Parts: sequence; structure tokens; C-alpha cells
Amino acid sequence: MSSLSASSIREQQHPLIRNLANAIESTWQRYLDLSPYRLPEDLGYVEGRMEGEKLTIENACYEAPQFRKLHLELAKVGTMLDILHCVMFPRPEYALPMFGTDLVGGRGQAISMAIVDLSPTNEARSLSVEYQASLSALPTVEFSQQRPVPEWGDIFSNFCLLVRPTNPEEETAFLSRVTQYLEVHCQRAIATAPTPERRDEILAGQRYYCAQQQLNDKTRRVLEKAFGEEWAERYLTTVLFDVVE
Ligand code: BLA
Repeated sequence: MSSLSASSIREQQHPLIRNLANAIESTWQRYLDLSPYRLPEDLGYVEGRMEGEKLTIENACYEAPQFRKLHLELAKVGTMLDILHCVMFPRPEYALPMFGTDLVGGRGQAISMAIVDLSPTNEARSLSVEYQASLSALPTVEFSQQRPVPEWGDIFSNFCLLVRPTNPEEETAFLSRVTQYLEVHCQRAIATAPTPERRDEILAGQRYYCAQQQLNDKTRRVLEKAFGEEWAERYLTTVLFDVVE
């Protein structure tokens, strides 16, 4: 395992992952007042080994007035597996849902799993009427292969899109869907006033969201194989799905 300073694996990623990473960052820049967010020293860029292949993880992290942490992670396992992971953690003074997206695919092969959601963290576990109206107004898209929501996935909203894109048209449709969700989210976020009195409720919702995500064995297994159990646990609870009181 080693930590280097600057490097970029983005150019080597599956085109959908590369294009999505660029789209996420440019949407953030367009709407939000970004500042750099410091990850734990040794966790910005990480290398490990998994089944004889090198696992590389590269993180980009920002904060903004409405968001405690905007996290975009790109990972690749040798030439076998490309991964994009992104979560936006609202500050607990802002009653906003959690934006999350995750893509997993083999290079030169299809993306096997693509998910995007705006997951509610309020007590009612439902999106506000404003979010529901904006999301319902988006053009409808059809994907030929839906994937089943795993057992821990009760955090996801009715607007969750969880698919295996089967052709370039569906890949493009997924990319535009993520961009639309992000635009809705950024627009709502900058129009939302803080509600500090709801802090405990929002924190409890974020805590539950992170606890459920940590139950995803597929993510944990990749990290454990490359870095060991202890490291995987630390990474899952301090970088991927951390809750700050
Ligand atoms: C699935 N996540 C997966 C899979 C792998 C990873 C290998 C299985 C792919 C497949 O079945 O085709 C691995 N994902 C990773 C790794 C990282 C990662 C190693 O992000 C990071 C280093 N996961 C998220 C977020 C969401 C999410 C933010 O990180 C949702 C907003 C969801 N991942 C998610 C879901 C599945 C998945 C729902 C499918 C799980 C299943 O079918 O059991």
C-alpha cells in the first residue's frame, strides 16, 4: 500500500465513468461555492493488491456552504474492474436528501451496475414536495434491465434508478439522468434555508443511511481483498460513509 500525491486514473477508466466524473465535477462547480476538503492524510490516493491485480483508489473531495463533504471516488482493479462512487453529505443544518451514485464495470466490457438516487434522511423518510415535483417533471427514460434493490437498500427513494445499461444509448441516458438529479439537487440546495432545529433528525437520518450502506458486502469484499479487514472497516467508516456529530 502506498500514498502518492498527484496522479489520475480518470483517463484510463471506462468512458461512461470518465464522462460521469467530469459531469459531476462541472455541475458542482457551476452551482456550488466549493472549497477543498481534506481527507485523512493517507487516504487521498491509495494502492493495494487484489488477486494479483493492482487496486488503485483516487479521491476528489470538496465542501460547500450547504455540504459538509462532496466526495467523488474513482477506483480500478488492474484492467478488470472500474468503479465510480459519489456521495454528497449535506451539513446537518440543511434538511436535504443524500445524493449518491455508484457505477461498476469491467474495462472494454459493459457496466454491470449503475445506480443514482436522492435518498431522504428526514423522519418521514420521504422527499419533500419540491424534490418530488422537480424529479417527476424530468423526461421519462426506459432501461431494458432493472436490477433488484438489495436488502439493505431501504434507504433509497421511489426515484432510485438501479440498472444494468445494455447499450451506448442506455449509457448516455444514465449519464443524463445523473446530471439531471444533480442539477435538481444543487438548485434545491442553494434555495434551501438552514433549519438548525432539525439537526438531530437529519443526523439520525444520515447515520441510518451510512449504516445501511456499510452493509453492502460487495464493496466491503473488494476493499478487504486488497487491503485487509481492518483497513476496509476504517475506509468504509471514515471515507465512504462517515457521520460527523
Ligand atoms: C454494487 N459495489 C457493487 C458491486 C461492487 C461494488 C463490486 C457489485 C457490482 C455488481 O453486482 O455488478 C464495489 N463500490 C464498490 C467499491 C466501491 C464502491 C469497491 O463504491 C468503493 C471503493 N454503493 C455506493 C453508493 C451507492 C451504492 C453511494 O457506494 C448508492 C447510492 C450502491 N453498489 C450499490 C448497490 C449495489 C452495488 C445498490 C448492488 C448490490 C447488490 O446487488 O447486492
